[in-house]
Amino acid sequence: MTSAAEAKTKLNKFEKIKAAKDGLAVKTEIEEFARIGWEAMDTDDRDHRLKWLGVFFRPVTPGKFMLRLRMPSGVITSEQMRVLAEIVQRYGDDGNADITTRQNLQLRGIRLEDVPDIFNRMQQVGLTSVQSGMDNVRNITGSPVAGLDADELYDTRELVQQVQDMITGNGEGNPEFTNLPRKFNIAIAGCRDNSVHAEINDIAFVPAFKDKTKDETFGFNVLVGGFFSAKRCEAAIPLKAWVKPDQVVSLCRAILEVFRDNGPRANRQKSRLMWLIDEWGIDKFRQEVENQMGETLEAEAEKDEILWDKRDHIGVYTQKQAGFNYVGLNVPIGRLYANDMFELARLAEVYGKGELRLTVEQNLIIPNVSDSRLDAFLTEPLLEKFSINPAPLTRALVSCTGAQFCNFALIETKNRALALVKELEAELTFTKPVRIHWTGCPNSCGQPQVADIGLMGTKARKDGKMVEGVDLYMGGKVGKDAELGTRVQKGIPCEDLKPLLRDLLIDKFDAKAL
Ligand code: SRM
Ligand code: SF4
Repeated sequence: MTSAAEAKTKLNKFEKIKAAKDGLAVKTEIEEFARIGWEAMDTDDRDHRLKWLGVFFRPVTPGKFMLRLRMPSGVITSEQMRVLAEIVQRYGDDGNADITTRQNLQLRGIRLEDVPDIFNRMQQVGLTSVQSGMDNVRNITGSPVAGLDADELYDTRELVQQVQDMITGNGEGNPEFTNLPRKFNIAIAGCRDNSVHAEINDIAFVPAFKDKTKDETFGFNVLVGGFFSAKRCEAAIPLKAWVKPDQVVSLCRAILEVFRDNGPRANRQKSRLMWLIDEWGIDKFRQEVENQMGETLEAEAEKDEILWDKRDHIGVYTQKQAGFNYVGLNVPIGRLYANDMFELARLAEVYGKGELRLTVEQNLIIPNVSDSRLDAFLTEPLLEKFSINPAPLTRALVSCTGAQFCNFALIETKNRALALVKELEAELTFTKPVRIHWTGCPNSCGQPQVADIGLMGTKARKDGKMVEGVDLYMGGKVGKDAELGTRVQKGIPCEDLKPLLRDLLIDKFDAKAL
């Protein structure tokens, strides 16, 4: 074998771990792990395979695990929220929950000995965390106001659920899709404002009509290959295909099978779907997907229906159901504590219909608040903490986990991000929100490339010393004509960031000094 061919077929560390034992195999061993404790576990099981169950060992807080759920379309019931609140409550100061950039929740402080009981309790209320980490399909995103928005083109909730059920075997785990070459993201949008960031997903479905002049058949144009990684970031490209809603599940299945069976596995930095598309070209990729599906896909519709700027859903909005409103609450940096979660569950029951929604901006929506209950709802004390009318920088602030819990982090993010916007808000006035996204390392979980101002953790040099710093990204556009922002400045020490942001906000975003 030539050295080039060898390099292509050589398995990387994670492929070897998966080849030795499938990640999902730990499902049957969880009781035993709980019994022997995390210190006694095989380290490959503990550090890697447990992620197939959504259980993440945190080297920063050994013994206190993170539990990443699955929350299709970001929908959660008050009953589910209460169960999750009870789970984190028992961990006192260690327990909390973060709303993630994929419309999902991650719980903190989890002890391994409790996991079997936690899984039982989750199952009783229809929650699963299966296949939410490592080389699996992550939480599937959809419009957070699906089924509520008077202007939506299609209520995608059922489709998102069906795709999740197909991939996860109805939440029980599905070995067909537990050994992909790499992580995988899917988004399905039925709204007009691209509230899912379609362009940064491995597969995205965006609404588009066919034969508009005749019978306005609704369907989706399909984008593929979008991703962020430390080495490369790409916006998704057209598959040059249009599908009807009832083809969405089978197309996802076919793409995943083609990726699973043909995707590159040698170099982990080059294993996302786009690398396979690069190797084959989009036409061959599409052909292989059609072969797998056993049908020919229709050509893409001429234009899609993403015609609006992206909404943040914060505030009070009337629903398509007459007499009802959805109320978007700003959850600063997405962090919730047990008491907040209990209270949110109560509010959703007392004023709504027992449902809540999460957004990719790490915020929360309570739907179905009747006109007659709205005023009373708006006087609830929790809305002082989670405002419906937050200050313009806090409103649009997004941050990844950062050094508090993530061992990849080069800097602390969430608390720093919040403190800095508070200081800037005290000194400036704004005419509009400015979307600032923080991410603790080049993995880009906080999506700095979609922000007006993106800040990516790095190490910087100041007075001859290494200090926490950021690279500055600008130009991210969301909604219609979405575009990825790019790095415009490197290595800014965090301690020098405030004056730089202040000037930037004044020069480029119409902020004025108070
Ligand atoms: Fe991420 C790995 C957190 C969204 C790109 N991400 C990680 C890990 C699991 C690393 C680890 O094991 O410590 C982080 C867990 C830290 C912790 O304790 O919370 C982590 N990612 C997150 C979350 C929680 C950030 C947040 O605060 O919201 C998001 C969870 C979403 C979810 O509910 O599933 C999260 N991660 C993203 C996104 C954004 C998105 O999906 O829209 C991206 C960029 C988009 C993409 O994937 O194409 C992202 N995460 C990564 C990468 C780089 C992937 C790559 O191809 O190289 C890694 C590292 C890896 O996979 O090797 C990573
Ligand atoms: Fe951790 Fe880096 Fe992702 Fe932030 S961007 S959560 S620091 S892996």
